[in-house]
Amino acid sequence: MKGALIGCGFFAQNQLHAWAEIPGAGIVALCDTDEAKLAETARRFGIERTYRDAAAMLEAETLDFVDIATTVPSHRPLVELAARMRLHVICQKPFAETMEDARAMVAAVEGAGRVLMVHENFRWQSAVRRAIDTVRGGAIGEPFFGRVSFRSGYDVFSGQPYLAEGERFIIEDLGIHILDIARAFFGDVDRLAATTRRVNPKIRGEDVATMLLSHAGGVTSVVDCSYATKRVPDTFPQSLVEIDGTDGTLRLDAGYRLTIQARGEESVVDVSPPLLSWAERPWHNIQESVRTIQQHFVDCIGAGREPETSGRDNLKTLALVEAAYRSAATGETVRPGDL
Ligand code: NAD
Ligand code: 89V
Repeated sequence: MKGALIGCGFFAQNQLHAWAEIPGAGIVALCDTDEAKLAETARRFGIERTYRDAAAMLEAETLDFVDIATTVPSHRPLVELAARMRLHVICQKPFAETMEDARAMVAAVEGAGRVLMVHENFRWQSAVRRAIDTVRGGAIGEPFFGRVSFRSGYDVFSGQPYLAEGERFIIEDLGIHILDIARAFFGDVDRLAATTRRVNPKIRGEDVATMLLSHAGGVTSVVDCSYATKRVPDTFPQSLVEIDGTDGTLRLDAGYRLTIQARGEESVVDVSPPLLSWAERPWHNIQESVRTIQQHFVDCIGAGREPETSGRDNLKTLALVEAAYRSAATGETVRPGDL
C-alpha cells in the first residue's frame, strides 16, 4: 500500500520510522506547509516526492492511504479532502475540535467506502495491552472498579510548544488517551463528572484533571491526569492502572510492573516495552505503540475489518473529552451520549 504523510512535525518522525518497518506499506510522498520541516524530514527518511499543498499532492500521486499528522485545526479539511480522493485515512488525535466536525469526518470517509482510523495509540502500548487482554480474558473476574492514572512533571512544552498556548490542555491532549484506555477496559460511559485546575502559571489551559466515570456495564472508574506532579522518579509517559474484579485485582505499576492477584495466587511480571532501534527513552513505550497501531491499520484494510480505534469508535472517546470540559465548567454530571 502506498501512503502519503501530511504534517512533518514533532510526532510524525515516529510515524515515519514505524512505516519503514511495516511490510507491505510505505510512505511515498510527504507534505508540510513549512518548507524547512518538509525538507529536513524528506532528507532524513529519503523520501523524494514533497509538496507544500495537500490537495496538489493527492492530485499528483497514486495512493492507497493518507496519514494525517498535523495538529487538530487542519484535521477536518484534510480528512474530507482524502475522502473526496477515495483514500483510506489515519488521522492523529485529537480527532476533531467539535463533535460536529468529528461526525462529518466519519460520514465523509464512510460515504467514500474507505477506512478511517484515529491514531489513538495509548491502548496499543504493549504494557497497557497486556493488562487489557488479561482483564478481557477474565483473569480477575468481573471488574467493578478501575483507576487509570497519568501523573508527571515532564516538560512536554519544549517539544510541543502549542500545548502551552491553547485554552484547553491536559484533557484534550493527554486525558483523551487515558479516557480511551478506560473505554478499552470498561466499555461505554453513561455519566461523567470532572474537576480541573491549572497549576503551572506559564500555560493557558488546565494541567490537572480528575474524572469519575460510570460505565454502562456497571464499572465505576477514576481517570486522573496531571502535568503538575513533581515526583521522583518521574513516570512519564506511563499510564498506571488499578482494577478490582470479583475474583481478584490487577495493578500496572510504575516501571511496567504488572501484578495480578486472583483466586489465591499472585503473578508479578515485567512488561517493559522493547526499545526499538529508532526509539528513545522515556518515549519508547509510545513509539512502540505507533508501530503497532499502524500495523493494525494495514491488517484491518487487508482483512476488510474496522480498526479498533476507528473514526466511528473515537466519537465515543471524543464525547468523554467534551463531557469532562462541560462537567468541569458547570459542576454538573454529564451524559456523554447526549453530546
Ligand atoms: P507539530 O506542530 O510539531 O507538527 C505539525 C506539522 O503539521 C507542522 O510541521 C505544520 O507545519 C504541519 N501542518 C499544519 N497544517 C498543515 C496543513 N494543512 N498541510 C500540511 N502541513 C500542515 O505537531 P506535533 O507535536 O507533531 O503534533 C501533531 C499531532 O500529533 C497533534 O494532533 C498531536 O496531538 C498529535 N500527537 C500525538 C501523539 C500520540 O502519542 N498519539 C503524541 C504527540 C502528538
Ligand atoms: O501523546 C500525546 O498525545 C502527547 C503527550 C504524551 C505529550 O501528551 O501530546
